[in-house]
Amino acid sequence: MIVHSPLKIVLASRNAGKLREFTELLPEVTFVPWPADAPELPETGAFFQDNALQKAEGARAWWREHGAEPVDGVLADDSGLCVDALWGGPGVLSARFAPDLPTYRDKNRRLLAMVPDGADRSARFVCVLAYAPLRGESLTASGAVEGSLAFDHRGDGGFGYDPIFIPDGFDRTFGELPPETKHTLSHRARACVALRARLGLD
Ligand code: ITT
Repeated sequence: MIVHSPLKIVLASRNAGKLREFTELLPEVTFVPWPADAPELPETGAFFQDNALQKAEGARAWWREHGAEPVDGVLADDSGLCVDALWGGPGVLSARFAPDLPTYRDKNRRLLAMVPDGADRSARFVCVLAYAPLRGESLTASGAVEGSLAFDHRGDGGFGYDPIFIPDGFDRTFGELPPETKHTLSHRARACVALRARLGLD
């Protein structure tokens, strides 16, 4: 698909961390945040790809009826942390893990406590992007980064599970590493590289 810059894209997400990262990862795109009065976007699929498409296409349908300004399309991101010792969990349920705990500092502590002593601490972040042009067929792009779980919540950078994830080749968590480093190797950065190629932006 060939598209022309500058692109104006609605980001179908209520996650402020994702919006910040996309703005940095795709500087040639103008992102329109998902409006506060717009509906919640269901994500009922079993796989990241299903949820990314569901969010992007649901948001596109709403935008066609109610959107406040013309845009080229809608982008959605479904992502999560997959921990081998937890059989890939929380994975696609990452945003819904430990709903009784209000902060990620607490959620991260609970997740770490679920990993048995001596267990394999391998984990990966996965990101699937779905782009739904206002007119035309949706496409998807994905990325992943391998790493391992820290033993404690370390660093306050990033968002979500960043303070407990150490990417392979580093000894600091994504919460400790500067965003510029996260952007060279993260699941979302790699998915953006693939998306850029699929959109013909390179
Ligand atoms: P939207 O659906 O509105 O985009 P969400 O936070 O619910 O926001 P997901 O369903 O894709 O998004 O859940 C992804 C969760 O995985 C997210 O809430 C974080 O907890 C975690 N996550 C994803 N990418 C991450 C990253 O780069 N760093 C840390 N945690 C991440």
